[in-house]
Amino acid sequence: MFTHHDRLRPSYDVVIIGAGGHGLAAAYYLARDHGIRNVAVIEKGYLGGGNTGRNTTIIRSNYLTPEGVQFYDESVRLWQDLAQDFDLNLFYSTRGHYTLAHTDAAMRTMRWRAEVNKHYGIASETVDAEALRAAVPMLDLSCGGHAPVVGALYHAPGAIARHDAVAWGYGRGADRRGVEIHQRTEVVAIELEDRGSGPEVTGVVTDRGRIATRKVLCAVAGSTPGLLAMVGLTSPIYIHPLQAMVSEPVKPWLDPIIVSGSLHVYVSQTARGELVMGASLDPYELHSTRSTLDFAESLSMHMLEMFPFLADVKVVRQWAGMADMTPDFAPIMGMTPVRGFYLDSGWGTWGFKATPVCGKTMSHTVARDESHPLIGAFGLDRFRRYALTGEKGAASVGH
Ligand code: FAD
Ligand code: PYC
Repeated sequence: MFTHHDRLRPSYDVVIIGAGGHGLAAAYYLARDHGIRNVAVIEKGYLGGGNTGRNTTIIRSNYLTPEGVQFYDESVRLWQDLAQDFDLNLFYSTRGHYTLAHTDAAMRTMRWRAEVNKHYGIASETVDAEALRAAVPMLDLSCGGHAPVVGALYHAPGAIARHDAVAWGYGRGADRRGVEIHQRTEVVAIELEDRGSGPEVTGVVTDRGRIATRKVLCAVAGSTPGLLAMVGLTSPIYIHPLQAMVSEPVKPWLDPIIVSGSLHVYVSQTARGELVMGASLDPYELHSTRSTLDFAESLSMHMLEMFPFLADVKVVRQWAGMADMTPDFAPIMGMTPVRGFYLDSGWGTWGFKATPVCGKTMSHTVARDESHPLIGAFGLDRFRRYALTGEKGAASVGH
């Protein structure tokens, strides 16, 4: 699907670090919408091998802050045309998304989210336990007697998609427009100069040679702290493993996506019949993609509280990604104090759904050297100004 390039060019107009969905989407829109094609995407592993190929693919816009809701809503809108743009089946499947509430306090947060969502024209509403019983008859509403469900937030646009295909689609689209994708190439340093108005980017050093460039977009998710250190910047990002697992294929029985923050479980069923399941972050900071038995056991236990009939279904795979978490559960995007160094990070456990809108807004920001209006609330400087964008209440599970 992609051209292999034996050599790096001596210079590019833009170097993008990271061939995950975000880096590839930015490359695609830089070439397609801004006519900037002398672009290299540098990837230390393989295309889509980071969090893009490890996530559980939930797409939704039922966020909590006005800035977040509008941003993710634009992404959901962009997802609708993507398969057609790429001429590639992304298995985008609108399922509806239930976030269960097990207490009155949780129900209040659901109402709050529903009201903010409705204000921006997004289809979210609260439903009671009876409506949930009718929609998901296989769900044991008593949850094993531990945490009876009192209601839920229902978000009709909630969807899933095939994550690898998203990376391939953006990668192939960028490649066809002249962007070079260099896999197995690691950025080891970023060169800066100060010509009197502060530091600015002049080049990138890789393990396959040096590249001259004035613009670098950093889209490396779990490796962000190391890349920031290369340009002398810091951020409040901290890295925790996020694990997931998948069952053997079973007959279709679960159409919507189900999330329970209190039980730390979320689940959807793919077109192939597998149950894709996840839970909260591992509770320690760790730069590793190791999976644990403890995770598989505790997630299985909570799955069985909700769906006891699954007791004989086998888990066939588990894995982990490195989630780049921020204190307010919102991303860090835009320009930085280093001229020519742009950041698309802080995507933690929630960045897959934002892939299209990140590509759109970051390509605009890099091409025009001005922050796209949709990402105004996500700048790095918000932590210095104590102007946080609190999205924790809209995180999928109790991270
Ligand atoms: P990545 O896909 O991680 O790409 C970054 C790339 O940078 C990697 O390929 C890496 O190899 C490369 N790189 C790093 N350092 C260097 C270097 N020095 N030189 C060159 N290349 C480098 N989000 C949702 O919206 N919905 C979900 O359901 C969801 N579920 C998730 C479940 C799990 C288990 C995990 C781990 C995450 C989940 N997420 C979810 C979050 C989502 O996966 C990420 O936010 C998103 O994929 C980030 O994409 P990215 O392109 O920024 O990063
Ligand atoms: O952001 O919806 C989400 C999500 C689900 C699982 C991990 N993240």
